[in-house]
Formats: sequence, C-alpha cells, structure tokens
Amino acid sequence: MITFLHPDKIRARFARAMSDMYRQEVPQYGTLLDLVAQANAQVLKAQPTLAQAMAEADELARLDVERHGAIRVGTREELSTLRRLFAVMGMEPVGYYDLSVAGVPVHSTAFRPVAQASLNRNPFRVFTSLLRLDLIEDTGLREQASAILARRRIFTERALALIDQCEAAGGLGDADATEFVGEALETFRWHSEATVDAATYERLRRTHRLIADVVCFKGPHINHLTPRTLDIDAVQAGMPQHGMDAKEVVEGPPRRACPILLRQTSFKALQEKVNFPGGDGSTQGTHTARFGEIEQRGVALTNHGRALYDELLAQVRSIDNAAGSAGSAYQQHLQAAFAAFPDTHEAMRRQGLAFYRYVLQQPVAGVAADADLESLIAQGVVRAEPILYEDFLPVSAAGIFRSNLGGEEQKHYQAHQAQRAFETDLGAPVHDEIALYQALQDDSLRAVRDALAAHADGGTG
Ligand code: OOG
Ligand code: NI
Repeated sequence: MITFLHPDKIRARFARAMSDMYRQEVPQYGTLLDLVAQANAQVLKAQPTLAQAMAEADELARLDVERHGAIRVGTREELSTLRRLFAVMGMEPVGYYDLSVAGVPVHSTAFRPVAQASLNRNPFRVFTSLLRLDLIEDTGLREQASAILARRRIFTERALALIDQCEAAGGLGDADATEFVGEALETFRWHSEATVDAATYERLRRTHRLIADVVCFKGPHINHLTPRTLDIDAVQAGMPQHGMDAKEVVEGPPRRACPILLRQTSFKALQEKVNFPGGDGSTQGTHTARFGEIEQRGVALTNHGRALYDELLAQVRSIDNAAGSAGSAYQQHLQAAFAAFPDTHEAMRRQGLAFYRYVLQQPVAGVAADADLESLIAQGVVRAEPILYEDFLPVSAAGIFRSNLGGEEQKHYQAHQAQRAFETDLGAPVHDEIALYQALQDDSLRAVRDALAAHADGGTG
C-alpha cells in the first residue's frame, strides 16, 4: 500500500524548485528577495499588533515562501495539460481575466490552492494566459503562428506519464513526486534558442511583442516570480539603490492603514540574448520577457467593495488622462479619491465592503447561539479577521504587462469577454473568486454559531 504525498507538499517542493531556478536565471530576483525579507522583518518588528494578528490567523509562516509566477501559452492543449499538471499540486483555476480590453491579446486565469489550510501551507499561484490568435487580423500571420505552435511540445514525456499516473491512482508517492517536480520544472525554463528565424520573430514582434514571446520559444518560460511584502513603498524606494529600474507608480489602491486587494510594482524586463536558427547558421538577437515584481496584499473585497474600488480608480484615471499627470501627482489623486473608501476594518465589515473570518474567542455561558453578531464582537466573544485577497487585478495586470512589454505598445482591441470559450479550452470551469471568499466567511460564521449552540446545550463547545 503506497502512501501519497499530500498535494500541498508537492506544491511546496515545486515552488521551492521554481524559486531556486529563477534565482539562477535572474540574479536580480535574489536581490529583490533580500530587500523584501528585510522590509518584512522591519514591519513585523515595528507593528507587534500586526505580527500578532497574522500569527493568530496562521498567516505568518507562509509569508517567506509566498510567490506568484506568470506564464503565457499558445494552444488549448497546452492550457488544458497545464490544468492537469497544476492539479497534481492542488492548484485549481480561479477567476477569468480578459486582458484584450487593455491591449493585450490574451485571456487568463490563476491556478492556486483554494482551501484556507492549503493557502496557509503554501499559497503558490501561477497567473496563466492563453494567447488569442483570433485577435490577430493578418490571416497569413495567424496561420503561421498556429502552425509553429502546433509543432512544439512543452511537457516532457515523463511529466505527462506522471500526470496520467497521478490521475489514475489518486496521488503520487514521495519518490514519484520528487521526479514530477523535476520534470514539471522543465516546462517553465528559459531557452535562449528560439524556434523560428530572426525574420519570423521580427514579423511577429511587430504585430505584438507578446505574440513573439509566446510563439517563438520552446516553452512558456516563467516571466516573473513575485514575493509578497508587507510594505511595498519601502521596497519600491530601495529598488533603485540596488540597480533596479522600478516602475514609476505602484499599481492598485493607494497606501492605507488597512490594505485592500493588491498593490504591485515591478522592475523593467531584462534584455536577453537569443539565438535564432537560420539557413546558414544562427543569428544573434535579443528578447525582453522576464522582469521582477513585488506585491502587497490586503483584505478581499465583496462585489460592493469592488464596485467602489473600480469607481474610485476610474475617477483618478480620467483626471490623470486629461491632465497627463504621472508619478507623484497620480499618487496624490489616488489618495484623495480613496478618502471615500473607509479605512478601518470595522467600517469595511459593517458596510459589507470586505470579507471577514469570524472566530470564537471564548464560549461565554448564557450567550444564545443566535445572539446578534455585532454585540458578540463588541463583547469580545467573537473576533473578525480580514480574509486575505488571493487573486489578481486585471487593470493592474495590464499595467504590468505594458511596462514590461515596452511603453510604445498601445494596441486597442475591442473588449472580448470570452469566458465560455476559455473554459472550453481549459477543459474545466474556473472558480468564481468572490464565491470562494463568501464561502470562507459563511463557513466561519456557521462554525461560530455551532460552537455557541453546542455550549448552550452543555457540550464542550
Ligand atoms: C502576467 C501579468 C499578470 C500580475 O501580477 O498581475 C501578473 C504576465 O505578464 O504574463 O502577473
Ligand atoms: Ni505578477
């Protein structure tokens, strides 16, 4: 009888292997990890209440290993096989992101664990985009791109065999899991050998840099691996001193006492040498794909909170587009607009703007199981913890895409929401992220009520 290694453990091993590989490939990534570790240690030291709250919510241990990566694939077979590969590590597709609105011809999902315990063990996520060849207008080029993509194999034979084995048996033993991690890693490696000649690369690049990035290489190289910081402004300020060309503005909401959603910033992509095969020997050229990013995460917002967030952000964008302002002016406008977004957890919770996990502090004799939640919180019987946002922001993602693809990239596509087509290509529906947060909140409240009821019945609670 073989015992299977828990998918959470396979994911932790894989995330570690990916981080080690990226550190070798992109040395500045190692520098960024050091900066983030220093900033996080400082925040936890300066803010003991935050440190305690994170410890109570079991969110402290994950911080050091927390990463997200991003990849882009070219075909539905690649996408659906990735879904099966990530499932071996307990990662499921969450959310649908249409980036065509922002001029990037892809649509995407994020593979991540969904159970709270799994998130706390290792929340490794991979933002995964599928190229939308249907948005290339030039028919000849579209057909050429799809013919090139049809020829490549991005998974090793052994990785495919281990995925089959895992699906058939229901898991992988320790040795197979180790082998799987090594084989799966191959898919995400950088290859400096292009699969097309320099002229083809150039033609695709002129249509859209992203198309060249997906079509001309042997596989979906991981293009960034992002650590999570507790103080993104501090790390952003430290980046230039360490030779990193940081983006001018931090994407997402402004700095707040109670962080919401996600704030991100990045350093510009590296220019890397590429060999293009040709008739008489290969030609040297360069390609920019890989960059560095950091992020700070806050509480997950309800639909209501998200609508307010979108509205405030749109206000700022329209002022800034009109005035052409950038940098510090943008940050000021952002701060001013977000004065309309309550900045205490109590207000956000009471107004239904964000999600919270309810935890019983101590069962109190004489408390009715259906007592009013607000008074239970006021009496200290129940505590409300912010539920962390585990997903991505399409507007922010588009800003990141744009900055690493080069500022001149301003293609405009119609909005092409195509979630059903995406799910067909993926081979499964994506989870609705809001429903996941809602379920975490509802389950926590139900557990509180059950414990109070058990106590009232004279049980042990
Ligand atoms: C993905 C960009 C999205 C994020 O953090 O929003 C992303 C890409 O460049 O492929 O990673
Ligand atoms: Ni990212």
